[in-house]
Amino acid sequence: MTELAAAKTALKTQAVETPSWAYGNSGTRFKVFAQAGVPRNPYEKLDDAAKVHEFTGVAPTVALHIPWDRVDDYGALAIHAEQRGVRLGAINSNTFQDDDYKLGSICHPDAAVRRKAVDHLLECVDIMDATGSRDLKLWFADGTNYPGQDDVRGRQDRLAEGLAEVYERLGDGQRMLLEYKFFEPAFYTTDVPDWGTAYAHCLKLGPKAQVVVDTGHHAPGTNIEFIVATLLREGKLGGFDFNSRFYADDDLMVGAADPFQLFRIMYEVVRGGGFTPEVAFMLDQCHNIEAKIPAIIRSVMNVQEATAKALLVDGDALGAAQRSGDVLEANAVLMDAFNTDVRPLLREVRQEMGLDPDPVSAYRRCGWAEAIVAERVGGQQAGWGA
Ligand code: PSV
Ligand code: MN
Repeated sequence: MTELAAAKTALKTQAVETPSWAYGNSGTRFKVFAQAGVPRNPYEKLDDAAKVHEFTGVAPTVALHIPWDRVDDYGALAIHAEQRGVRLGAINSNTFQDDDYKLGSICHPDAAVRRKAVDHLLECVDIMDATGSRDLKLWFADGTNYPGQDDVRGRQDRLAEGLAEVYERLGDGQRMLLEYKFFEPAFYTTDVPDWGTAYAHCLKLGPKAQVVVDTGHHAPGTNIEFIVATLLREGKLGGFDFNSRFYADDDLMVGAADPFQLFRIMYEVVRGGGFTPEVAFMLDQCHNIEAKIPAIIRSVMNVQEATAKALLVDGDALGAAQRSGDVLEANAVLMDAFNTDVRPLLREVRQEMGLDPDPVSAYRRCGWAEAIVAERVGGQQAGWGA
């Protein structure tokens, strides 16, 4: 198979998971601008997600967030998804929105609050059993604001204890993905601030515990692709939460702020053998001012473009240049791939998959946007509380 044919095959098997919450209303702490036609419940979120998959062909699963996506019957929700050609993906826990969690959740100084948090995580595993989801995604807002506020080391012990209980509950084929974030909402210490802390806990827990890299959760200037290379080398990269940032945790469309960084990340994924179903490629974004469904389609396409460029890196030429110490040539080989316009290739890939080559225009023409505005009248639009 030629390199181009291999790249096309890989692009056709790509899977990007979209987040249920990206279909709902979101905003900043200043204002949430509601959009007409936004889903009122998890079923309608799945209907929208199915459109993203219909037009991209590579977004077959949808991540849920509990309690935002709480329903009475998760089996019925899974069937609803399947009927629309998608499946339920990672279950995201939420231990950051209850008043009890002011001083933390799983790391809280009070054992009763820790119990409540761990029980929520165990409930999330019950939901995974019902939905058939493989991954439990854990992000903790835990931390402190002031030096001396709590025992930093003791909080790590509590974290380890809580995680171990949840780890034991995981069934065969289930995993926990531990996400890190360097600050916010805590401003002095965060209990899982970086990949090293997440890695240390996952290593101790065992093979079902893996680190998830949210691309927006690093300090400016952090070399994320190095983290990706290292985690893959250690067999501990469980997945990504893709989004992009200019300043902090901006949750903008992946590839919008820095497509070169996304390419460098995807190159390390490909180089490290991470382009497999073992690594979950998820979006974690908020579309505050732009139309949500086309923004998610655009995000999926941005991931595809970075992946295509990464797949086109001439590995032989790069290796030869690296071995001979030809710094300029090695850099040129990588930049050649990055500077390739892969849009014609992706249009071909889509046509070969029986799709419209231009997913955003196809979506705009299909009438779904107008239909949901007309039909979804009344009720409570979904947001970060519903
Ligand atoms: C936290 O900022 C985070 O990245 C976690 O993944 C949460 O589950 C998600 O955002 C909620 O939007
Ligand atoms: Mn995230």
